[in-house]
Amino acid sequence: EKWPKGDEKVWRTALRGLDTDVPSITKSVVNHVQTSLARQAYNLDNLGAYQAAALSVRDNLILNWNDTQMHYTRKAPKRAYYLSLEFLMGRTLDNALLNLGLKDKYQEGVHQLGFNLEDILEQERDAALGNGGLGRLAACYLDSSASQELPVWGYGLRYKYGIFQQLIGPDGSQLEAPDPWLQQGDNPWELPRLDVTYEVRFYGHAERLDGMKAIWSGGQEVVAMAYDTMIPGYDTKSTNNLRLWESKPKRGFDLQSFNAGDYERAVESSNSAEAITSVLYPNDHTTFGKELRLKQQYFWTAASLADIMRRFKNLGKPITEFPDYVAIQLNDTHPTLAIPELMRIFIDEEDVPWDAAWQLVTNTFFFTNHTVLPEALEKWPVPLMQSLLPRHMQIIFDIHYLHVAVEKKFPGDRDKFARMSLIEEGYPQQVRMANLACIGSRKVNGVAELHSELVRTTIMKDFVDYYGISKFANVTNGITPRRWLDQCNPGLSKLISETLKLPKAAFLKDLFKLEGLLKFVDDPIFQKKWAAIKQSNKERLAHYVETTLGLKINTHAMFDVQIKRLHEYKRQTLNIMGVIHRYLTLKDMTPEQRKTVNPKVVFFAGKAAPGYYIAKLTIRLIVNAARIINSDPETKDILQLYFLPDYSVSLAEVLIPASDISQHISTAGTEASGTSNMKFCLNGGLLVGTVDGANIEIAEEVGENNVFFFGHLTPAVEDLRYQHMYHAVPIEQKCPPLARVLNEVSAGRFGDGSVYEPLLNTIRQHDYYLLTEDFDSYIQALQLVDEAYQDRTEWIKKSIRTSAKMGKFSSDRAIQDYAQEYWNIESTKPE
Ligand code: 6GP
Repeated sequence: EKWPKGDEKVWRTALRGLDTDVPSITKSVVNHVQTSLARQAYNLDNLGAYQAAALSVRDNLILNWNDTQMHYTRKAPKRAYYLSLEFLMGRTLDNALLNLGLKDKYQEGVHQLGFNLEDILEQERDAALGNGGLGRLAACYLDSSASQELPVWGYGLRYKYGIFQQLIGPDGSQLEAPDPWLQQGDNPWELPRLDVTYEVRFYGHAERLDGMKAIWSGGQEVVAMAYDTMIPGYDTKSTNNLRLWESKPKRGFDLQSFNAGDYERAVESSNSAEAITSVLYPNDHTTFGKELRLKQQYFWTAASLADIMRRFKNLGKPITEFPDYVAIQLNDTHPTLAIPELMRIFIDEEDVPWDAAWQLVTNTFFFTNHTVLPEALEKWPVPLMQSLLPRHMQIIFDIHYLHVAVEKKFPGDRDKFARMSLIEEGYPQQVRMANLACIGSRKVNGVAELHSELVRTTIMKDFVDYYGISKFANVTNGITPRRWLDQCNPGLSKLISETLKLPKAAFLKDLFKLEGLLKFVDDPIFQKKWAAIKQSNKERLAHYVETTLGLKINTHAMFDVQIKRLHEYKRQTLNIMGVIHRYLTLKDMTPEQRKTVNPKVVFFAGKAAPGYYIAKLTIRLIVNAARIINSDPETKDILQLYFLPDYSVSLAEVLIPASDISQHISTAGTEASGTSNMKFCLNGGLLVGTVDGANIEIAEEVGENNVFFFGHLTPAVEDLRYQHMYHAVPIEQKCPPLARVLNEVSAGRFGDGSVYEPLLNTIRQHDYYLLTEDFDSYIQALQLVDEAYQDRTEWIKKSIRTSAKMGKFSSDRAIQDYAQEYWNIESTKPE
């Protein structure tokens, strides 16, 4: 290649890249302190050291990112795009150091500069642009795509405010505060792309031309500007991109109004444009039909598709080859507008005839469903869609009429047709996004075997009849072993490496290698080391709780953890009722009897959607029960209860490695998969759970004798609910122990009982999530947990066996499934 100008030798030397020996690292860090931060080395604090170290690491990422992107452009492989409204990334520095293989050297380097790497890492604020499972899954998938050198980009929104910060008020209630995560100074992990911008239109009118074409004009235009986040692969140069869009006004402010003295008016349009990407909606599993949310969805899909289309056009290929170069994964229904948007581009801008366009579209998209809960199925009022996106509403109606062919296949079955319709009749009519996503995609998948089966037999049943079963598949979720083993549990990772006599990279890239641990299950020395790591992780957690909350934890107790979003279907309520039941049982005992009881510490953490009243009451009950239980001199040494505020990815990284047992206790058939269940098991924690989601596949791997299952099975749930509705039995008869617990709460044992009545009534009345049905077997399962824990050696063996069998749950496996069975893309890496 020829150099554009100047002396080739000078260029070549300058382009040699970065040296990564320790002296070069310290030099680079200090350089950033002095130049990028304009600070003095003699008064540097941990935050400054974090910023400088991050900038220095970033330099490495940028070079790899450049090479990778250049390679993709030259080689032009088929690419996949993961469209997700949520990416719950957590912290980046530690992960970047691990993936680049530079952790030891930076540790040494910052040490020489008088800092401790652990303290520096703690300075970083989580990037929390997601609610829970769906968003964290997206983050694990990016890590696995880059690590396997797959050409995959993520597309999302750059929210100015992430998921709210959770505080606990004096009465024990959740309080919300904003999360201005970008206010720490510049975010070193993103690159603003002032040159990558697209205009996005809202409102206006759509005028039909000949045939199926139309012109959409007028309305409001806003600008989408790209911010790129580098996603380093582990043990490879491959560094992918997460492109997040920020909304900006097309014109900064209106000079005319300004000159006329109307200053508010002058910035009005700018404010309304910026509002689009200002905040992440904090609801999971519920939709509210808010216009701003629909704006977010369109803004993001339109900008992403424009970007994808521009990249495709640069290849100079005929438009008919679009699906040979582009695969788009829809992370739940949030990006479904991409389907009519791509139709609009093909038809109105590229002159592709309707049928051909539909063919291309349905070969491009793939749709993942993440829940069968009815309240999560997105629907948008037709009048709202018509006003905000008039052209898309036309296209959706056109697809709808095309879809009328369904009637021919099932003549006379009007109910079926009504269920499959894109439009739900009512006042107003609504657009059903799941139906649109299904018919516009090549494949539809659920996220664990049971869930995918429920998708096939419930929400998508009619579509299975129509399209045949092969369109409906399963990809069981996975987790990245880089973050969820090596980063969060370095001690365990080291022990595994020493025991298997393998470099860490061997099992971090092929998690099935952990099976090698099975040979050591009976080795007492290995068992001891295994147990010692769990113990030190408990102490690390206890230290965290002591420094943040000022509470002292008994680290010789069994640690029992439930951490996830607060939701009735996840049944934190069952857990807290179980804890209270345990407390009452302990109080019934004599002091002598109590001495024989194994101590237990129960941890909860998780956020409730700000408008979810019952979920917030559950938090309040947990917090107030904790106050009573932890201060009761008769029991406080054998039972402690904590609600850790402000759950986050970083907090999970401390909690998960410390757990002996964790709870995944959703009503059967309601938790699509769960992913923290996999994280706990990988770190040697055991599960108590229902026969639901990925719990089932975990038990298949580790053996049912290593999982504590309880509760009714999915097929029974519907009948039980029906009975509750029409043949209700009072709780005193149905489940006396639970009735006693409710009565104690009601009677004010944990503070004013009347506060909790609405929560208690959800159980006493219809009990939709079947606590009264599962309580007895739940308590039995916990009893079995206690008994098993008495035999510590047996417990450690279970723990080793569980961790050893987690190979299937690496997100590397999940991403390979998507790459091969759906996207049809291949690994390719820069030289
Ligand atoms: C979640 C599911 O509830 C959880 O079971 C699953 O593990 C996770 O997705 C990843 O697949 N669903 C959501 O978070 C959600 O908002 C619309 O679904």
